[in-house]
Parts: sequence; C-alpha cells; structure tokens
Amino acid sequence: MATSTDLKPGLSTAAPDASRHPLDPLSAAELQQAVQILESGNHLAGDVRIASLNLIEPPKRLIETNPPGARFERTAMAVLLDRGKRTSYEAVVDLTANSVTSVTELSSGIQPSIMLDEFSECEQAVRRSPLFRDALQKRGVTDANLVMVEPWSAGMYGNELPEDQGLRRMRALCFVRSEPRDNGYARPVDSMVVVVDLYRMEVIRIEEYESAPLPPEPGNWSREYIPNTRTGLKPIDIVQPEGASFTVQGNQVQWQKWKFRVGFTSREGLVLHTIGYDDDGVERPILYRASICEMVVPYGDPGEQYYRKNAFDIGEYGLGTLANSLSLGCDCLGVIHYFDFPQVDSHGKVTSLKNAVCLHEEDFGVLWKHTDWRTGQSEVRRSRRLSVSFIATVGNYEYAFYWYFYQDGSIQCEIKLTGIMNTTALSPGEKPVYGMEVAPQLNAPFHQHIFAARLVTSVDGSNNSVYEVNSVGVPTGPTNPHGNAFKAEETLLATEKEAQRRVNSATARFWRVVNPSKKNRLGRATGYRLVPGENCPPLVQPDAEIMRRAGFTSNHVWVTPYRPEERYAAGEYPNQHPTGDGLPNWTKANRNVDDTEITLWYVFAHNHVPRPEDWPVMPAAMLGFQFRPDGFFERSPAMDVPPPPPKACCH
Ligand SMILES: [Cu+2]
Repeated sequence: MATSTDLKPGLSTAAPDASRHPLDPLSAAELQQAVQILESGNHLAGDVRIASLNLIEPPKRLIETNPPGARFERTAMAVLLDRGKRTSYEAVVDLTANSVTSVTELSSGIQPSIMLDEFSECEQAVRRSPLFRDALQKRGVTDANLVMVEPWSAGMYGNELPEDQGLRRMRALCFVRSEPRDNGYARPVDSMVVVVDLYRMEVIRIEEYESAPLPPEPGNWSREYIPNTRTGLKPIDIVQPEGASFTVQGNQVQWQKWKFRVGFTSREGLVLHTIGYDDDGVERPILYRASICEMVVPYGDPGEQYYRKNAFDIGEYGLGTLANSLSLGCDCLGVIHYFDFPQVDSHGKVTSLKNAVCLHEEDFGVLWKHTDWRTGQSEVRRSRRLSVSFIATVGNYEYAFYWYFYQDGSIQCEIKLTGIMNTTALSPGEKPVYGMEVAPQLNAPFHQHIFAARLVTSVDGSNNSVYEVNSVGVPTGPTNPHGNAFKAEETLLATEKEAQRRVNSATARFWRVVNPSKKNRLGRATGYRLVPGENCPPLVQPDAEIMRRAGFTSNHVWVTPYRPEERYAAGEYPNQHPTGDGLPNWTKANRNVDDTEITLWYVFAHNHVPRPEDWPVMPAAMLGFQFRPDGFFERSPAMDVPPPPPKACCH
C-alpha cells in the first residue's frame, strides 16, 4: 500500500514558481495553496472531503507553440464530496489569482471515486456493527480482529434495492486470518457481503449466502513462513561505474535522442508528456500525452454475491493514490533516478510519496546482428532501454506499469500483474464451474484485467490519421497461380465509427498512425505503428449490466478527435454511474478523425484463467503493446549505436 512521509513543517505556500514547466503536476506548495484557497472560500466546511485534486493541464496548443520560459496559468480541479448534503462538486481553483473560479454541482447520482480514507473508515464501520458481529458468531468466527474486511466498489446494475437508492456505497467481502500475519485470502468467508453506506459510514445490511466451510490450508507468503529458500544463486551486480546515460532536469528526461516529461496524477499514476525524438538535430514529436487511463476487472462468476465484482481500479480507486513508494524494496536495479510526487488526502493534508516513479536503464539483449558467413564480417549491437515505471497495490493485486524507450525509436508499454488472487471457498469435493481450484477447497474465479491506454498522438505534428493494416492472402487464380501471394491492405479509419476495431491474429492486424502532410523519402506519410500484444475480447455478454459502464471494452481500438476533457475511457465518474459514459457515449457523434488532432485509445486484456501456480502470490503475468516507427525514419535509426566495448563480451 502507499507509503507516505509527512512534509517538513513550514512548507512555503507561495505563488507558483514560474520556472517550473506548465505540465508539471501540482507541487506540494501548490496543493497546500489550493487547499487553503478552498478553505478560505468555505468550500471545505462541515463534512466536505477532497476526492481528488489535480492540475488542469494547460491547452495543448499553448504547450506546442509557446516558447520556453513563457508564463502559464496554474489551475487545479478539486472534486469535493459533501457527505452531509450528499452532493459532489467540481471546483476550479486558480492558483495564480489565488481564488476559486467556479464550483459546479455534479448531477444527482454521480459519485466521485472512492477516497483512500474511505477504505479504512469503511472497514472500521464494519467492525463497529453489531450485525457484523452477529454474522461472524453465526459462522463460528470467534475473533473479529482476525477478520480481513475488503471493501469493493458497489457499481450500479439497475437492480439496486430501494434502500440503496441515492447512497454512496461499498460492498465488503470478508476473509479470516488464522493469526495476525496470515494470508487472509486463503480463507474467504464468502457467505456474507457487508453493504456499507459511505455517507453515514454505517452498515446498511449484511447479505447472507450459501455457506462453504473455510478452506483447510494456509497460503502464506511473507518470509517468516518460508524457512527454506533455494540455494545456488551467485550475485549479479548491475554496475554503471560512470553513472546513467540519461539526464533529468525537473521532470524532463533526455536519453539517447529521446526527450519526454514525467508526470503523475492521482488517478492514472504515471503520465508521459511531449515524447519526441532527436532525428539528426531535428526534434520530431511522437506522442503528446500517454497514460493508462482506465481499467476494469470483470469477474466471471454469476453467483449473487459475486456478479458485482467488477472493479474499475483507475476510475473508481485511483492508481496514483495507491502507488507504492519504491524505496522499500528492490523494484528497480542499476543507477536509478526516482521521482517523488506530492499527494493530498481527503482532509487536505499534503504528504510526499517518495520514489513514486523509477527511471533507469536496462541491458535488453541483442538490438541487431548480422554475420556474413562468406566474408566473416560480424556485427552485433546490444540493446539498451530506458524504463520508466510505477507500481500500485489495489487490494489483493499489484499492477506494475512500465514504459520502455528503445534505441530503434520504439516505445513499449508493459504491465506486470502480480499479487494475490481474489478467492472464494468450495465445499469438500465441489469443483468450480466459473473458476479454478488453486488449493484444496479454494477457488480463484475466472476474470479479466482490461486496460485502456490513452495516446494523444503527435506523429511529426499535430494532425494525424489512423490506418488499419490487415495482411490477407490472395485467392489462388490467374493473379496468384501458385497460391502463395498475400498483401498488406491499408484502410483509412476516417470516422469514429470506422475506427472502432478489434485485434485479429488471422490478419496480423496492426494500426498505423500517420501524419498525412509529412512524407518520407519513399513518398509515404511518416508514421508509427501500434503493435498489439496479448489481447482478447470481453467475455461478458454485450447486454451484461456491467457493459453499461465498461462499454469501452467492446473495442480494442478507438480513435476520437482530441478533446482534453475526454480523458478517461469509462468517463469521468464510473463509480456507481447510472448509465455509463466515456468512449461509447462520445463516439455516438461519429466525428471526423482523419487528418486532425486525435486521441488513439488502445484497450487490451489479460484473460486470467487461474492456475495452482498463481497461488499464493502470482508470478508476474505481462501484457502490453508497442508503438514502433513505421516509415518515420529513412532507415533503421539504430545503425549508429556503437559496438559494445571488447571487454564487455565474453567468448
Ligand atoms: Cu488476475
């Protein structure tokens, strides 16, 4: 879970420092100033909490056209929740003018994301409840202190009970540890779900379901439970005697012709801005903004207590809020630059998340190689990549997000999934239909982890178009007498409807983002290729209730005209959203996406059919995508990578 350290007292709340970059996240001083402005305007009185507080990024055009050093306004968006009045607000805070510009009440039924404090407050509310104690007693659980209460977002399914209407809710699942440091997920008490009203922080009811006994085995993972570890590992030291090859100035990173900015929001965590490549002295833009903007984890068990398990870990919880402090472990090796980012809690207390983002270089095997067997010439180049990453803990799971930059102009996004699977209990002899028995009487339900990347492309400039490329065989006939012919067919995706696409391994499908007004020396528009990795369609039915909010998962690719306010694939407020919002809603207008400023959305899924080997802590599963130059350069941009020094090679 997030580890924060308090800021030193006496922190300045002075006006924003003009020397900072306009895309920099709000500093600790700016966050404190924003809280102060809200307080003095009486916007935090009574039972008002801050659900989120982030920079409103300046307009893209301003960033692209303004010379360095120009002065920018600094404005923040605070999402406020008034528990007493059961209303929520968006407050725009002008840090330059030291004032609140506007306060807009959110429509009835719209719920801001769940605040970190609410998880613990919800757990305390459950523990206080006599209903909870009675339910435990009924199940023979004698020590309530050993019960692990895990609040989940409640969602909105259109079948909510009258008593639930208009409430801000969570649904808590329960597990029982056999001792305080035991792995609770080994013993699910899934015959009960505790429904909590977060406005009053009170248990509304406990839903009772068919009961299965606690599974018999522990599933412990912390080191004191593993007395015997394997032997035979000799040290590997990553040594960079001359330091790292990157330079960092504020939040700007430069490495091997790459230049980009590192940002962070409470919702997305890591955000990359203004990614460009120095091509022989010319700085060529590629991506204006890149982030993983939403994710949802739908579980496939139709049981009454399970079908609402569909957490939107970004839109409902916030990955920046749940980010780890990477100083605690060995998350990265080598010469590391860590970025700290400030955080603000729901009461307006500002803290610093140390080492939130890790930047380091990695050796990545062979970059290119050729041996001419006739002449004996042989050349090999090793690939060095730059890794920018952060890790978030969302309840039982860890999500590690990596963006890699390569010397051949490629960018890769990789997500590692690890942590502990959510579990349910089985009766002796029972075999699950919608999950896998991973330990005796312990079921891990089938589920999917579906991510949405939001890529504001700027391939060689602002106006881009997207082509889909399908490789197709030509029927045997006069033009293909030997049946061997196949071609790569390019289709322009000119409108939002045309640009709603899925992956297709049968045609090795990929997408090419081009700048129609920039041609390479071969006469083709310069471009970058979106290369999908592991993916699959959503397995819930199109008419499943969850698809109202998770409609973005119905396509793997969406292209929309760039709109700064269209930020998240499932909309701004997926928590309990009554109708759902985001991509399916915006794209109804079927706007033009040809030769204009665009946002490319790539949705990708890890389909998790659990294995016993995923228990008790899942070895990391990896998925992601690449963004590779495709006609962007005149030839391989990696030819000038120098050979490795002779002493680096062993023979
Ligand atoms: Cu999983």
